[in-house]
Amino acid sequence: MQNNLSSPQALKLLFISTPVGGLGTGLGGGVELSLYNIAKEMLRRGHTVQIVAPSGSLWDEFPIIEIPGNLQIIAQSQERKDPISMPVNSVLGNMWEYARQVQSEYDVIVNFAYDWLPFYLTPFFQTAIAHLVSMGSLSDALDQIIYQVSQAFPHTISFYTPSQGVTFPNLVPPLRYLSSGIDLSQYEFCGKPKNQLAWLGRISPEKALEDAVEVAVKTNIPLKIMGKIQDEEYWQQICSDYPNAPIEYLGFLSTEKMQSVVRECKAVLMTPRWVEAFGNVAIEALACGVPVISYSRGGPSEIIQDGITGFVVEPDSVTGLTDAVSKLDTINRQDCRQQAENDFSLEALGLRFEDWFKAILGRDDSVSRL
Ligand code: HBI
Repeated sequence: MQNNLSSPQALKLLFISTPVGGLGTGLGGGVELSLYNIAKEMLRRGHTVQIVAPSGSLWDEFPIIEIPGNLQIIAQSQERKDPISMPVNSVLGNMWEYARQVQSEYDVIVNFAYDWLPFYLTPFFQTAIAHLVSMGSLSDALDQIIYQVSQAFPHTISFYTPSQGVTFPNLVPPLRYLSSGIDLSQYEFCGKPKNQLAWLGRISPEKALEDAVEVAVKTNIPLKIMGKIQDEEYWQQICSDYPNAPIEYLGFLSTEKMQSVVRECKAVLMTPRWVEAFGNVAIEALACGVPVISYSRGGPSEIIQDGITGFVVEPDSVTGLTDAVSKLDTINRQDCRQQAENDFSLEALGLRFEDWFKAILGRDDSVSRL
């Protein structure tokens, strides 16, 4: 089958970040890591990338156009039938006003926000907008506008995983799943872990940290907790509910520091109460050779090779988690690292994004790969 091997000419890409926090604050969760890695890989592949994000972004690896304004409230704190809300002087509105002004300088605008406005604005822009949907279905209003855009602008909607995509009603296949990828050179393999477990992520109710804390209590294995405290009250509740749990909160760490802790753990626990769209935490753990034990919900259940690179357990079952912890010696940690190299390299991610942009721009000249 003849394949078009010529790489696409360099694209001019405008990335519009999530409006829930500045890049580097941790408030943007997995999207921060995704945006960072995709930008780095697109630059490596010869494209140009300009990032637009709320003021207070902390990255210095990329020039970021920082936009002032009030942050958007996080979608997971709202009810499904809530009307769309926008704060006064909305940073979301201000970022997209900036995008409107400069759009003609770019080939594709990539939207990383899980918010109604960018989807609604799609037909008003002359430049193509590519939407990376970062969570499962949470809101009827967002479901509807995503459906409308998917109908009017084929190829412009993408998800991380099938189990995330199926949560959105009425979407017409083929849906595009980009999975994720990380810079594997930033994660160092460790074959001899300490007697400790790790839990990483935004500390927020939908991530159910309390279940991991219960595992630490039941197994008496110390639990290292890393990530941004997004919901202070929720964190304080956990601390008061489990005063003697063998847990240690290490803060929201850089990738380098985070992986230096994770790599020495027997496993990473993932306890999502919701359909986790992907779970970058899972591939970061695998890249360090660390098995992942997760509830069977969303992305992690598609990432983990059950019994080989970790365990997928019954949702909300703390017993299932502790049973899996007792079986960790059956996992070969090299298999975990190998899976990260096989499935989650930045190169593979970059190719999927290039294919996506070519499809949107109608330059899908590469004959369909077998
Ligand atoms: N909520 N309204 C809104 N917009 C976002 O972009 C958003 C969010 N909640 C969480 C979030 N993004 C990120 O943590 C994603 O990584 C999930």
